[in-house]
Amino acid sequence: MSKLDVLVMPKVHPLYVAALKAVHTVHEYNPADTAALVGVAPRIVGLAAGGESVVPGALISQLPQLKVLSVFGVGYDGIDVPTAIARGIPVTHTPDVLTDDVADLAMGLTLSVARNIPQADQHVRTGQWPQGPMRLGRKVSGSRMGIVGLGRIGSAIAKRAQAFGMSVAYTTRTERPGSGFAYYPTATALAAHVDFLVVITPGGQGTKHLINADVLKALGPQGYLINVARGSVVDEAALVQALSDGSIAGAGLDVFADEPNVPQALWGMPNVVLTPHMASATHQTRQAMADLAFANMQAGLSGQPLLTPVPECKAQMGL
Ligand code: NAP
Ligand code: 8YV
Repeated sequence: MSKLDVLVMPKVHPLYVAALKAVHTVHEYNPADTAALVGVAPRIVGLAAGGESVVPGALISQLPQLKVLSVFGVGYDGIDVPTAIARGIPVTHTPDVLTDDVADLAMGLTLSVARNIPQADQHVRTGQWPQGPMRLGRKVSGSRMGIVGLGRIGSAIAKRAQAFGMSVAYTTRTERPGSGFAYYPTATALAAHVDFLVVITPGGQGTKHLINADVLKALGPQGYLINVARGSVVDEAALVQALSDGSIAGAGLDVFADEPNVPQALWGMPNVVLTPHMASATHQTRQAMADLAFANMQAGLSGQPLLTPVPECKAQMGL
């Protein structure tokens, strides 16, 4: 394939960008300087984005020769997929290759917040151990886990929870009778029956504030919220309130409403564990994601079958 012009959204992972730069002419999109795009826009055939990227329809419309939009990430809630489909442009993502890592971090956050692991580390490092013991934690093994979204990652979390002797229940829009887990039709009903509520749905309008004050109230003062999905799925103001007034016991959060800005109210809370959207951030998985995103880009540019188009493109474009 000859060298082609590819546009890369801000903050796309360097491994993916490096692969693109090795074979194509890469242009970095700067939302603050859209005039810079005008000269190159007619030549752009590929668009590279990340799971957190926002790609509005207006940008897609500015690229008359665009052939493929390849996302480094399984989530693509910031991409205007309907506009891409209307133009006949397939959108791809990176499912499966990151499932284990995200499920691992969900369990890591569960253990961290329940057993006070970050606080215990500080207890030792700051010389507090000789002054007395840490406060007691909450037992994880044998407790009840509720999973909001029993897809690829939710199922992997369920498998890990079972290995901890936890009971597993879930909510989704469509019941999965074959899963063998108890189904609740709403997040509120699920929350009322579990100790740990793990959120792992896609983001976007369909799930915006799915976890609201009512769900947190149902989770209750002994319950913990774990969010590894998208910040938009949780009403963050309601969460801060619930954590402050003891309506829930604690939270483990990898994602936030306005990343990388995390509400300062959360910073000092002892019952919260915060990570910077890093659930898939291991060397092994980032490389696998970069390889898959790049392979999708190359397939799209050369007219070959795409490896992992998003479900809407499979359904509506017959991919
Ligand atoms: P998936 O296989 O498509 O699973 C999504 C699940 O969510 C499905 O079970 C789906 O079931 C359920 N769901 C969708 N809308 C729902 C709603 N309104 N109420 C309840 N359940 C709903 O996706 P995946 O591969 O597991 O990934 C899930 C998401 O994780 C991604 O989209 C991304 O946002 C997030 N993620 C985050 C990180 C991170 O770094 N923190 C990394 C990777 C992924 P129904 O369709 O039956 O409702
Ligand atoms: C990545 C993610 O951190 O896959 C997703 O949806 O949120 C994460 O794996 C992200 O895509 C990197 O841009």
